Amino acid sequence: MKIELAIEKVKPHLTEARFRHTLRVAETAVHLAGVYNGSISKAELAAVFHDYAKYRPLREMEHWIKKSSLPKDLLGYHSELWHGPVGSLLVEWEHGIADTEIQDAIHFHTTGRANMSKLEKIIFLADYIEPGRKFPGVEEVREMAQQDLTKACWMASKNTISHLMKKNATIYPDSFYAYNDLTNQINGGV
Ligand code: DGI
Ligand code: FE
Ligand code: FE
Repeated sequence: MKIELAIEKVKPHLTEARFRHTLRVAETAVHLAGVYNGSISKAELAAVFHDYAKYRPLREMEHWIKKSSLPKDLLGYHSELWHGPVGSLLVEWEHGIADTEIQDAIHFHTTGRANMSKLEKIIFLADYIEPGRKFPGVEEVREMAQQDLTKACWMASKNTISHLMKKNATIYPDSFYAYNDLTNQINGGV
């Protein structure tokens, strides 16, 4: 799909602020794909669609999780975790995007997972560091993103989990699997 068409398809599903976030994630993802020799076109398309399902009614997302092969344990965690997995299905059903690499990058953009592909890392990181993000510690992750893709993802994963634990939120297992695997990738683990 041409990127202009993808942007046109996504826009009506998002708020104005979320749409602008999406365009910044796409710019950031294209930049990272250039730095790390990833596919620019896949990075751009995955980024444009990464939050596609963000504003679907909860009962609709719940329905698709129940009816599809998505993991049912998602239903026992915060509904913020549903839009990535559900989005990875909807982009195929509604727009014919049947590229597994792109769909996986959309699926796992919120939590990460073990053994993330380069494209998954690029989208996970671009969503975290896009220029509109103001989290504490994001500037250090932005700097690392220019040097080491895996280390920057590890920092983002660690910051997100720490932040959620400080709020007494539950952590989806894939978030921990991402953190553990990225830790092993950067220093061999302890
Ligand atoms: O959709 P965005 O707002 O652009 O960002 P996102 O998809 O990365 O994250 C959505 C929210 O999900 C964000 O507030 C952080 C939260 N989140 C990420 N991992 C977990 C999580 N929330 C819980 N409860 N558990 C997690 O493992
Ligand atoms: Fe998201
Ligand atoms: Fe996002």
